[in-house]
Amino acid sequence: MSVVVVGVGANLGAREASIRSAHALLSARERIEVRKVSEIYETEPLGPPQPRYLNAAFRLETTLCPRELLHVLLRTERRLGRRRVPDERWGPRSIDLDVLWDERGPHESPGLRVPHPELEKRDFALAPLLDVAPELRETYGAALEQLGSPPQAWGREAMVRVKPAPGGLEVHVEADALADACALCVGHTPSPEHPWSTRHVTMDPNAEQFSIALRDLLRTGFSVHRATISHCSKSQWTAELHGVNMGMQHDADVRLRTTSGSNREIRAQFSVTVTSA
Ligand code: A4P
Ligand code: MG
Repeated sequence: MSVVVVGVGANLGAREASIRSAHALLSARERIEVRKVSEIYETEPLGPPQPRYLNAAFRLETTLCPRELLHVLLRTERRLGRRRVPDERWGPRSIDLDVLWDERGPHESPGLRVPHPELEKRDFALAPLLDVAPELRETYGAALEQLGSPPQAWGREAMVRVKPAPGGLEVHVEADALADACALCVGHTPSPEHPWSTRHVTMDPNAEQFSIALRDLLRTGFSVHRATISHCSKSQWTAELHGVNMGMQHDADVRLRTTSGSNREIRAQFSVTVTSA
């Protein structure tokens, strides 16, 4: 088994879902084990004007030779809907899988160069590479530093709308992934006497875990207004919940229902019934 790092980038469609699907498809292949996934970074596009990218890297162990692996990567891109535009360089793409580095050393053959020839010029490739292969810091750490401030791990806010409803509140969340949809808040208007504060919670990326975390916050009198999600490796995510401590403890019955949206977003509805504890 040889260690290979594959870089992944997406700037069209449901970007995070494409990265997760590439992970799933590669994991399902024989002769490939995906051992680590980097943080996901949101990065400025290099090349002509186009949407921002999400970039990440996978650390694989494989018995495939570099050419066989490239073949698998190109097939995986096609399965995920990548359509190459002839003669277009650095254009927008639903998914791009590149071989960044291979422990077997440099490789050069028609249509393939490893390490990736642009690696040292690209912070969006170096930062995730070093997440999954920290042993390469001596080789590439200085190149990343020279490129200036490193890319930021991805975090976004979900759109939240709160409506009073009989017996409680109705909370609507719109986001382009279920994990984002789980970022939600129970709305009360903030009052000037109560300072804003921030709580961090880390949980498994599912609705039940989110409901438990939210219920715990309400029990301490904290009411949430806004949530920022950052995705983490190890199949967990961290949410930064902004709100105020209203001093009023609530017992909330939190339920999540998702409704299908377009292919770019999932609508979620939290039904929250709040009663004073
Ligand atoms: N190829 C050669 N070496 C490799 C390698 N190490 N890994 C060949 C993978 N492929 C390699 O690829 C064209 C051909 O490169 C492949 O068929 C393979 O035979 P492509 O994905 O169509 O790339 P391209 O757009 O034509 O040009 P290039 O220079 O390969 O683009 P890149 O390097 O893929 O960059 N900005 C941000 N922020 N984040 C990004 O991820 N990506 C690109 C595309 C542009 N701007 C970006 C990002
Ligand atoms: Mg490529």
